Amino acid sequence: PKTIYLKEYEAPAYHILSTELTFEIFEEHTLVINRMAIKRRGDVPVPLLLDGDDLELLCVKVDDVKIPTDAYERNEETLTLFDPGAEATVQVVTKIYPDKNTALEGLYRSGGIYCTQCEPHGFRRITYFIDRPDNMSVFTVKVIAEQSVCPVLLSNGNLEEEGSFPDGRHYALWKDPFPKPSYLFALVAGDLGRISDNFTTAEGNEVALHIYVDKGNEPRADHAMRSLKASMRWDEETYGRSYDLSVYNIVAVDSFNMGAMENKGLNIFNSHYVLADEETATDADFLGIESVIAHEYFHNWTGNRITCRDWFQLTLKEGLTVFRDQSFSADMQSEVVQRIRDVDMLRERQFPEDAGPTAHPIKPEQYIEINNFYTATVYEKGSEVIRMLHTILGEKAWRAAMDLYFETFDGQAVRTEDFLWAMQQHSPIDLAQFALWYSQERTPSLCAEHSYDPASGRLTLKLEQIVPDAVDGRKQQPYCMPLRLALLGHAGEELPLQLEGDTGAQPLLERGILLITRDEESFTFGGLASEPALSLNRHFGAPVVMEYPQEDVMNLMRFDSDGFVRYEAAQSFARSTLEAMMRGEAVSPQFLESFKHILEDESLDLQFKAQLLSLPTVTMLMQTQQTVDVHAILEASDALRREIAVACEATMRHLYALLHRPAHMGLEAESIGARALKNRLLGYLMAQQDAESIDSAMAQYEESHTMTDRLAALQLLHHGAPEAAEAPMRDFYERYSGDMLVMTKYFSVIASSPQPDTLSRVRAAMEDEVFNIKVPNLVRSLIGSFARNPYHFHAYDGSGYAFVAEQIIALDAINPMIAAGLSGAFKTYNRLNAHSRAQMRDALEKVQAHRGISKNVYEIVGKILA
Ligand code: BAL
Ligand code: ZN
Repeated sequence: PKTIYLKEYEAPAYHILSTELTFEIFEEHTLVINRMAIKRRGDVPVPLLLDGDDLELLCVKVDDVKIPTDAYERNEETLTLFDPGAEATVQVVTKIYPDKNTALEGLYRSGGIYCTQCEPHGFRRITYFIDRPDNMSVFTVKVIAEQSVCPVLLSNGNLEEEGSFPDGRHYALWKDPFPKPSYLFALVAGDLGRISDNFTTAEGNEVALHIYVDKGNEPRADHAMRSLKASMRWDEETYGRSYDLSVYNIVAVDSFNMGAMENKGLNIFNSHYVLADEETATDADFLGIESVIAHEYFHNWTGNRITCRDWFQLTLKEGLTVFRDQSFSADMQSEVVQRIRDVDMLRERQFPEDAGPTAHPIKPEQYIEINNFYTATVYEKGSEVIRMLHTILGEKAWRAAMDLYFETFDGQAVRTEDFLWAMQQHSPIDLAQFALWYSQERTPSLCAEHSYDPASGRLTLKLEQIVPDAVDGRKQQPYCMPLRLALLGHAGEELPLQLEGDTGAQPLLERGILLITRDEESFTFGGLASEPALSLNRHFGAPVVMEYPQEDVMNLMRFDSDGFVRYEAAQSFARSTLEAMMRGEAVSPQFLESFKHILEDESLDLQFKAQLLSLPTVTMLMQTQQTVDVHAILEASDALRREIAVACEATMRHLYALLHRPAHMGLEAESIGARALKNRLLGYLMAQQDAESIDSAMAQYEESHTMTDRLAALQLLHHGAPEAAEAPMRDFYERYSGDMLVMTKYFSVIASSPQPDTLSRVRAAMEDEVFNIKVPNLVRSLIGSFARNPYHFHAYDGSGYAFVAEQIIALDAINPMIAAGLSGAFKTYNRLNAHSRAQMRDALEKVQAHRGISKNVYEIVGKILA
């Protein structure tokens, strides 16, 4: 397969000014008539190259005249018209088969619903086109279908006209006045129910809001609608950005490769991110809906109005939009709880990616398959880079820079450099060095050491920035980053930062921020009557691995005014405790003491308390090991959980009983917090596997009014007391087997279990009539969860690796994107011990050797084995 390089970018030779599409949808196939008004950029005749993938071509016309077959040429990827002229109307007619489209890119059928996914390269599976984001065109779309099969016909923009034909077919004509790249095109046709509402913009424009779902599911879309309206208001209040069409449509479908897609005026969503009620969705599901609805809505300005020049710029829209959705969720919920969630996700998914063989900068310079770059790096690390800019500029200058960005580039397809240009105009510092965050890969570490001199009342802080080499061995440069810090007195009060000596310009110190630019820095703070505690990288303002002395962790855990640092200190203490246990040491009494202190602290917000009482995950612990020993981590984690349960049992049972009350219903922060904490406590108690805890879990399963509680109890029972779990597992299946979304939870419970028969249960579940390998949500919940199950994926006999490899091969023939996603499970390859590596290599070589493997999987597996 061919590698595409950023440095080889060239603007297309033609531009498609306007595009008129007619879709004739029939049961077996769809005809696509595509009329494009093209304009050549230069004076010299050049061929017109149109992208196409898996298309049946029926006809090509230029200015309404069929052209001879020697006037064009076709290969697997392109239709080339040798000389269509400086300006012309080019018409191509293609025939496509949505029912056979299992890759879920282009036009496909999910359930009975026709829908599209065009980002990044799906549009070329519908018709021939200049299918790249720098070709922005005005689209008019006519959709024609059988009225009884597809009463609903949708596309982007505003509805211009609709009508019916005597033969039972009908049509809708949609026009989107905003020029857009083809990746934002969308079409939906089918028999759907909907809920509707409306929104009046700050300018007084009325917008009709519709959410389309499978009939019968309408009541489950209310939370999505509330989230949409909240997002629309938030973007007006926070960024002064209003919606720009008279209708906003969202459609939920069951088969979708991603979470959702921001097509202009017609978002298409994975139903997981639309449908929710307390009976079927967990608190995490509700929060996920709020954030994804917001994310797609915010793309209207950061992505659609201003889009990417090419796919190397993906973080321009994704990093920025993730930052915006995270800020929105923080405003809707609790800032610190949200920050901890976002950082957890970064460190759980992006840090391992950045440490592994597929590491890449947030702005990659090359790819074989762009679908492989919709990564945690481009999205989540991209958002952290934007967050640092926000920190450097400060709220007011940030808003001014964003206004400038919108004013300058509205309606254009631009680069990350253009974004940084707007930031620079309002930045207190030169951003040239900062730009390295866009071009370098791997996570830097920041090692902090400090010394206090009581005689002079001075504290010296030394920071060493360690920047790892790139994947290919290239040396990388130190970053410029904002480090938020505080010096805390005995009661946790923040002391004034009196910086002494020559430590370079520190323009952000007033805001409690040091600007780090070199690999070694030293700062001296004076005027300190006694030794302060150091609170570093507050809010996790810089996306680094922070290594700092352990002596302050107990104090920071107890009283740091920055909630994130409290959490970080608790995690760090738990990690060092676990590491000591892996070396054969006993659990430190101080750790248990600190844990109890948090447990008994009645002043804490309940969600935050649940976070403070969590232990580092296996993935987090793997990151600090030179050679990964998964089984040692699992053993230590299980043992620590039991020791905590024994040490805190009485308090935990008491608190659990207090929190396990029907009063804790609904989605307010307090109820969500009560459930989070209650289930955290039950998790510890169940580590003892004693009759009393099992009874509590059984009672919770039976009495629960929410899916959050029901699922938590089911999972703890199935994972910890499988015999007791048999009845609830049967009950759950019987209750929900008709509901595909809930069944994904059931499959995850099975696949993430530590119990010895897990692999055979997963294989059996694949044979269940509810399971369908063509539906990505089901694959992710069963096979994906298994691939993330450290007990069984890393099974000593290699059976876990072999099973996942076998599934990758099977899936690749159906849906290469999903197969490539699953291949990512093997990214730890280089860090495993010799025994596991040999087994993983065997499995991966089988995938690599499989005939006809997609370029998606080829690229990922090739990098792992390189
Ligand atoms: N643009 C792909 C889906 C998303 O990031 O919103
Ligand atoms: Zn996005």
